[in-house]
Parts: sequence; structure tokens; C-alpha cells
Amino acid sequence: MTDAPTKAGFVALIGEPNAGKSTLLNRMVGAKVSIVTHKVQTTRARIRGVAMDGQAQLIFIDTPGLFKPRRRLDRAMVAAAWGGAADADVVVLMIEAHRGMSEGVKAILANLADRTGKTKVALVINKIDKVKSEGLLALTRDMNEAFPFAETFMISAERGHGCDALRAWLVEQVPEGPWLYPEDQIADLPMRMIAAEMTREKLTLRLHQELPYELTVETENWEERPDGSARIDQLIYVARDGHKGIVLGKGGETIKAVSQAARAEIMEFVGRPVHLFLQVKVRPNWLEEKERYSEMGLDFKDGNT
Ligand SMILES: Nc1nc2c(ncn2[C@@H]2O[C@H](COP(=O)(O)OP(=O)(O)OP(=O)(O)O)[C@@H](O)[C@H]2O)c(=O)[nH]1
Ligand SMILES: [Mg+2]
Repeated sequence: MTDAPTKAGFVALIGEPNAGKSTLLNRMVGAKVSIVTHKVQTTRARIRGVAMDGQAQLIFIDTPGLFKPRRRLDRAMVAAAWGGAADADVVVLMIEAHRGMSEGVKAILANLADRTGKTKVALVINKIDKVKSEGLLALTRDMNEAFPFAETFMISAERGHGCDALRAWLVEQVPEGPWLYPEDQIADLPMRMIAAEMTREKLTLRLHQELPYELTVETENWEERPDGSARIDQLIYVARDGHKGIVLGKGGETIKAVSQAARAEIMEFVGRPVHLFLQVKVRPNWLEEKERYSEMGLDFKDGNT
């Protein structure tokens, strides 16, 4: 085994919002590096997670969901998703078993050949735990008639079914070559950004409707203390006055619960005590500010990609 040559390559995960891309990335990496919620448009930027499999290193690129962009943030997210696909050695298109060939999936298929060129694309039908198996054959056939997928997998990213077969196939696809990340590195996002994402996940889980979309979280300050703990200050930007009150909650109870949940998760990730301080700021124009985008790792541009 150790005599086998090393391999390394990039696997881009694309699909509609909520398909389960981040769930699959976390499963492959074996740790939570990308946030997951039941809401659409959770992932905003390209997030890389590194998975080791014997002598092979698979670098999974999680991308924001592909959908019809309307606003600037939408456009930046969709551009980041297609950009991730363009950079990869293998592309994985994830669809949801119970939703099948939706309008959104058809829209992705229409662009897939142009965007992926000669790169191999695998079809991954996710959430098979939600459906009876009979329908899956017809879905597989229809999808493969619409696009020449290199392979089709049926999985449950959440429960793990089918994930080993997918991983083994991906290992076969990536080229021989030196590893691109140290063996023990699992993500290439800076810690301050992962910590901000964890807080954004807790906010998204607690807040309703459009609000999660209208806020962003940034780590302002990260201070290592002599006692081995870390003090982390984060800013939550909201676009409207009224949103600040909602984020704080009655008597500050919402922000308190968010802070506790985020702190616990950040602490588990960094493996030492964390003191987390959250502050909410109203910034009506943050969705149009270049700096907010660079903090999220997105390009600030107005193209119609
Ligand atoms: N039942 C079931 N639910 C799943 C499965 N995989 C993911 N989910 C759920 O689907 C929802 C969306 O998962 P995400 O991983 O955030 O989806 P995503 O594709 O990254 O979504 P965006 O970041 O918004 O594009 C979450 O509630 C997951 O728990 C699965 O195999 N079965
Ligand atoms: Mg995601």
C-alpha cells in the first residue's frame, strides 16, 4: 500500500441549493468544515475540504447552490459555484432523489456541457433515504439521457449510504501526483472564517424567512490568550434597523442562544476554550459593499454569470 504512488485532485460539488453538497463534503472529510442548514443558499463561497484515502488526497470543493441569480450576492454565489466546477479534475452534480429532474436541475443541465468541457461529471442522486427505490431507475435513465454522465451514484450523504463507492470511484479518477495539502489539514479556509460561518449557521437555524440571507458575520478580532484560550470578537451585519432587534431577540435571548451554540462548536473545532463576543451592527448597504464580499471569499462583480 505504501509503495503505491500518491494521487491528488480536486472534486467540485455542484447542484441546486439544499441538494446536500455541504453534508457530503463534511462526510468525506470526516469533520464539519462547511455549514449545513435545512434552508436554501446556506453556502456562500467556495470551501475546500481535504479527505485522505490511502495514498490519495481528494480535495472537495463545496460550492454555493446553482439557481437563477437576481441580486448581486446571488450572482457572486453562482459565479463561485461554476468557477469551482471549472477548476476541478472531476465534477459531481448532486440532485435530490425526491425532487428528481426539477426545473432547477434542467437549468443546470443546459449549461453543464459548456461549463465543464472535457472534465468528467458524475451524477449523485442524494437523499435516497427519502424515497422508494423503484423511482430511482427512471430518474437515473432520464438524467443520463440528458447528459453523458461518467457514472451515477445513489447515496444518502446524511446517513452515509453509497458514500464509500463514490469515494472509491473518485480516487480512481484523480491523477497521480504529490499531495497538495499537508496530510493533517482538513480545510483551507482561515479559522476566522470558519468561526464566522459557524455563527452564521446558528443564526440561520434560529431566524426565519429572508433574514438569514440579509445578514453576514465577520470575525473582527482573534486573540490567543496566555492561558491557552482564545477571545473571538465577531460582528453580525444586518441591513435594516428592525432586523437588529430580531437578531437580539426579546431580552437578548436569541443572540445569547446563538452565541452559546456557536461557541460550543468553535471550541470543539479548535480544541481549546473560547470566549465569543457577538455584536450586531446595522449597515443598510452591506450587500453592495466590496469588502463584505472579500470577507466571504467572493468576487465582487456585476457580471451575469
Ligand atoms: N434526508 C436527507 N437529508 C439530507 C441528506 N443530505 C443532506 N440532507 C439535508 O438537506 C439539507 C441541506 O443540506 P446542505 O448540505 O446544507 O445542502 P447544500 O447543497 O450544501 O445547500 P446550499 O449550501 O444551500 O447550496 C440539510 O437539512 C441536510 O441535513 C440525505 O442524504 N438525506
Ligand atoms: Mg452548502
